[in-house]
Formats: sequence, C-alpha cells, structure tokens
Amino acid sequence: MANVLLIESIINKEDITYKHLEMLDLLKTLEIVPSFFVKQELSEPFVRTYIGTGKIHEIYELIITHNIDLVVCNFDLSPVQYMSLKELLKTAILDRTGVILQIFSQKAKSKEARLQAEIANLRYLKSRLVNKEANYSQVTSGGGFKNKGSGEKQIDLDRNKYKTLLKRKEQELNELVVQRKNNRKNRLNLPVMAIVGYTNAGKSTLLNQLLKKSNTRESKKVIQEDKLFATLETSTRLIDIYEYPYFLLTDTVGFISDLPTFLIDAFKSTLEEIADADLLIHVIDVSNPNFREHIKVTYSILKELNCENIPTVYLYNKIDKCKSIPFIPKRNELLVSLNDSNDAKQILDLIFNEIKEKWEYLELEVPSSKNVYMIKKYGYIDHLEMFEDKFKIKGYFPSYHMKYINSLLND
Ligand SMILES: Nc1nc2c(ncn2[C@@H]2O[C@H](COP(=O)(O)OP(=O)(O)OP(=O)(O)O)[C@@H](O)[C@H]2O)c(=O)[nH]1
Ligand SMILES: [Mg+2]
Repeated sequence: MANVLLIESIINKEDITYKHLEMLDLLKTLEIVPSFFVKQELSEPFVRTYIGTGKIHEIYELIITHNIDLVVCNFDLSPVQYMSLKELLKTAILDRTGVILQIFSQKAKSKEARLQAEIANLRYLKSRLVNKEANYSQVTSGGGFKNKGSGEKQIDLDRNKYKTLLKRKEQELNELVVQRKNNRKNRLNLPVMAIVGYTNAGKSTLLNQLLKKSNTRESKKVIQEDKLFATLETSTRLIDIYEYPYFLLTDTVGFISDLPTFLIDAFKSTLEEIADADLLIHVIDVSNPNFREHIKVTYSILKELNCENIPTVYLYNKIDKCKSIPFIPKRNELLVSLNDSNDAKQILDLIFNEIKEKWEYLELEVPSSKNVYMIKKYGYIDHLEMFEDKFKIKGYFPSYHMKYINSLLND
C-alpha cells in the first residue's frame, strides 16, 4: 500500500474538521488511507507555493524518511503552485480537484461518464501547463524540465496535443449527447422528477426504495454505497406504484463544494437531465453537521445549470442518525430515513402535492362503460366514486394527458 501524506491548511483559524473528514471520505473512495498528516496555519496561501518554505522542508524530510509516494493537498493548487511543490517535494501530488478527478476517472463506467471524466481530466492537465520561464523558474532553485528544446516550445507542443485530443473527445461526447436527447424526446409523455443533492446524501437510496415499491424489475436498481461519488451517471427509471401516477425518476451525480467549473461543464450533458425535470427532489443528509452548507452548494450548482426555478421538494434524510428532531419541516419538506421504506407514501404525496400545482383540476363524469383503471396512472386523483351509470372523478391532470381524458368522456 502506498505511503500517503495529507497536507491541510488552516486559513485564518477556520475550523477544518469537516473538510478533513470529507477529504478522508474522498480518499476512501480511491481506497487511499493517509498515514501522515501535516497542518499549516496561514493568513493566506503563498502565491507560488501555497504553503511556507519551513513547512515544505518539514514535509520533504517526512517524504525522505518514510518513503512517501503521494502527497495529497486538501486544497486546490494553482498551476504554478502545483509545479513548484512538485519540483520541491519530488513526489506525486494531488490537490483536491485532482482527487475528485481521480475518482471520476477510476469509477466512471458508462461510455458517456468515461468521456466526461476524460474531458475534465484533459482540461485540468491543459491548465497545468504553465510557462516555465514566466512563472516556474522563479520559485525553484535550479533543476527544471528535462525537455527537448525550450520549455516554451514543449508547452506549445503539449498544449496542441491536449487541444487535439480534447476536440476529439468532445466530438465523441457530443454524438452521445445528441443520442441522449433523441432518447429523451422518444420518452413517454410522463412527469419527470430528478433527484439532486450533495454526494452521499441518499439520492440513489431514494430511487431504489421507490423502485422496490414499483412494478418494475429489481435488476434496475442503481448502486448505493457509503462512498462519495458512488453515482457518476444519470439513470432514469419508470416508477409505477399502485394508486400513484406513472412518473420517470432520474438519479444524478452528487455535488460537492468547490467543484471547479470545468468539471461541471464536462458533466453538463448528464446534468441536462435535471433541466428537463418537472420537479426536483433535493435530498439532504441532515445528520451531517454541515448540511446547511451542502444545501447552499447544491443550490449554487443548480443555479449554474439554470435549474434554480424548477419546483423543488426537500427530503431531509438520515433522520435515524440524529439525536433529536432538527427542525419542523415546512410544506414542501420532509424529515425522512430513506433506508426505511415506510416513508414512501409520505414522499409520494409530497411529490405529487407539489407537482399538481402545475396540473389542471378536473371534475369528470365518465360513463360506466369506460375502463377507468388507468385514470390513477395519468392523474393525481382526489376522489373516485362509482354510480350505476357513471364514475365521478375529481383530480389533477397534466395537459399532455388531456387526449386520454377526453377519450373517456363520451360513450
Ligand atoms: N443511516 C442512514 N443511512 C442512509 C440513509 N439513506 C441512505 N443511507 C446510506 O448513505 C449512503 C449513501 O447513500 P447513496 O444513496 O449511495 O447516496 P447518494 O446521494 O446517491 O451518493 P452519491 O451517488 O455518491 O452522490 C449509503 O450507504 C446508504 O445506505 C438513511 O436514511 N439512514
Ligand atoms: Mg448515488
């Protein structure tokens, strides 16, 4: 097993307990357990090396003494900081974005997720190509690139290489995106709900719980795991639960704080599914002390995806892990334990109560000769009464089911 050292910075005496635990969880996903820890208090990071010279020496000593093969920084490094630290410490370095990218690269399974991860990686690497003459040599004493030709020329060559590769991968991804869009167009006309939220909140657990109740095959379950970024691709399932309308439920990639824009960009095609949703189900791990921060992070990423105005319900999950009830939920909120399927009815009522706001309320009289069995599958029914010659039905219906409704009205 690799010897790993974790460097953390405390800027202006901030509390980094949570950041620390989150990094350990991120590393756990990569099956990395650091054995050495170094902390540095700073009022602000050093422009060229992030951490101070004294600390760099201390770390270098540790690397030599303990044969450390990887240094993980629990912060993001600028390209110049990365290059200087790499040169001074003479070992492999991953910053926080690098760790997240490693997870995406190692764990992405579908072709689309793999391409997205590769694109994000190429963009990251391209940004790390800094001009040696302009920046790099000022922070290192001697040493340098073992390049053919001048540093600048090599950088140009590398930039071009990344550019060409990026273009090819982006084209490939684009083809898949078009395919995905066409698939979406061919989808049944049904309400679409997208599950969103911070990583590890319980999004996939929600999809699996509702699938369990649904007349859909179990094999369609998605991965749920106590790992950050267990889900790296969106999955949409048809949910068919007795007494409730059919709907499509989409599980999405989890969010995390400080996600770099280029990573969000790379995953935009997958995340476009969110923009298509009629309703967002925002799952929050309320047992996490930083849950309010997670809500903010999720909200700001949704904003970046232009999804902040989609009606949303909030599921405050993992209530079983809380010592007491954290707050009284509002109209569009629920405190739940998604591990426990008993909450399904409450969740479905919450969802449909919200979504019906956009539907039309109808009072129908349907001749008894008609088969009204399907009516509950196409609308959210308040009232269904059977008389000798007719059914009296009251409920909410989306506009795209009006054709079906009209077909019921006359003998
Ligand atoms: N104690 C407890 N654990 C839960 C609950 N709901 C989900 N979990 C656990 O939390 C972990 C993460 O759940 P997932 O459903 O994979 O979370 P996710 O939001 O899909 O995570 P990513 O795909 O990584 O973004 C799993 O180990 C679940 O079993 C709950 O109500 N209580
Ligand atoms: Mg998941």
